[in-house]
Amino acid sequence: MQLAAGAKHPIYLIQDEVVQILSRLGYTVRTGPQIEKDWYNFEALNIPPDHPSRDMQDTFYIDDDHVLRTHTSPVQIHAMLSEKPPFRCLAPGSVFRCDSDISHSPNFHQIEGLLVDKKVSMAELKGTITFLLGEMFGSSVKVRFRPSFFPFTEPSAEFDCSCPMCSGKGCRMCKQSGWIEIGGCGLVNPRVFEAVKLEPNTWQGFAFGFGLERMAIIKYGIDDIRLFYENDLRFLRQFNL
Ligand code: 2U9
Repeated sequence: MQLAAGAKHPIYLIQDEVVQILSRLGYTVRTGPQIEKDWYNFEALNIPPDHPSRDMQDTFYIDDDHVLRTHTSPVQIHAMLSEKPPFRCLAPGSVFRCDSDISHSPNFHQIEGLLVDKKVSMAELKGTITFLLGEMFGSSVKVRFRPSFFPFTEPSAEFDCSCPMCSGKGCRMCKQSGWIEIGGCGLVNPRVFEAVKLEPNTWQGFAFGFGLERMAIIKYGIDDIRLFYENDLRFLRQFNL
C-alpha cells in the first residue's frame, strides 16, 4: 500500500496554505539549519543564560555551544544579518524541544513571520494575524489578543481564535471556553536589533509564530499530536482524497 503520487503530509498542507496566504501580503520563505550555535538560537534573541527556556529539559544540546533549534527564529537572525531591510520573511520548519505527551512532540513544526521596516505598529501586526486566521478558518472567525511576555518581543501578545468546532459556543476541543490558543506575537525587542547591528532608532519590526501541528489539530479536529507521526495510512489518507 502506498499514498497517491504527490500526496503531502497534513503538516505540509497547512504550511503551504499559510505560506500561500501570507505571500499575498509580500512575505517570502527563508530556511536554515536545524543545528544552531547558542548565539543564534538564544543570545541574539535576548534570551539570557539564566532564562528558563534554556533548561536542559527543554533544549537538546549537541555540545556546549550547539543546540537543535528550539524555534525557527534563528533563521530570521541570519536574514537580518545578511539582508538589507525593509523585508518580510516567513520561516517554516522543524524544531526540537525536550517535551513529550498527548499535546507535545519532541520534534514539531513551526512557522514564524518577521516584518522589518522604518515604522511598524501593533495595529498592522493585529491586522496581519486577523487576515491570516480569517483566510484559514473562514471570515466568521473571531480573533483576540492577550498581553503576554517573550524576551524577543516588546510588547508581546498571545492570540486566540473563536473555536472553529463549535463557533465559540463551548465544546471539548476548546475546553468549554469558546476560544482556542493559536500562537504568540509582538513588536521586535530593540535588543534584538542591537544584536544584529541594526540601528534600533531607525528600524522597527513585528513578529509572530505558531505551531503547525496545533493549527492542523484545530483545522482537522484531531485530538492527539502523535497521530501525525505514526505513519498510519488510514490516518494520512484522510488528507489526500
Ligand atoms: C525575531 C524576532 C522575534 C517570533 C515569535 C512567538 C511570539 C511565539 C510560539 C507559538 C507556539 C512558538 O510554536 S510555539 O511553541 N511562538 O509565541 N514567536 S513572537 O518572534 C521573533 C522571531 C524572530 C528575529
